[in-house]
Amino acid sequence: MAVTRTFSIIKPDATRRNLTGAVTKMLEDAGLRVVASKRIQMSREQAEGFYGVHRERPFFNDLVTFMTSGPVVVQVLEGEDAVKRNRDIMGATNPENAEAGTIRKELAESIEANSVHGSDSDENARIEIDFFFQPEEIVG
Ligand code: RTP
Ligand code: MG
Repeated sequence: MAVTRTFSIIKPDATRRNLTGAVTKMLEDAGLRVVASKRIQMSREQAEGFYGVHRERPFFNDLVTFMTSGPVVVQVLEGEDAVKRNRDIMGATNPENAEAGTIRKELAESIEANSVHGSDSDENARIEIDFFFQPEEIVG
């Protein structure tokens, strides 16, 4: 299995509860390495751009409001089969449906305030990494 990269966000519900380290520990324990990380306050424009694919979904406005409600930590993660590995440790979108031991089951508050984002394909990982990071900010 090839070493690849994925993009992760520690969402405002997690930063508010001081869980940046707890989330990162679970990612690292799952075999992922943080090769870039920064804490930012997303602007409304940034959040709307990032979640552009969800523009027509009923939860879009609430999602943008939530994602701009406090700081987030954007990260590039590296590891074997990073996209799938990260999706596995994140758990299902709705924490009620997530498996025990996943980040969302253990830490998330709700289907919206679900503590983490992770890219869903290698192609989207590249797009999302480029959205937030300059190449020199990533140190593998
Ligand atoms: P993500 O993109 O954040 O990694 O999560 P995901 O693939 O599991 O979920 P997705 O369907 O892409 O939805 C993106 C984010 O929107 C919020 N959401 N709210 N209120 C709702 O019904 C609802 N559904 C989704 C969540 O924050 C979800 O992670
Ligand atoms: Mg998604």
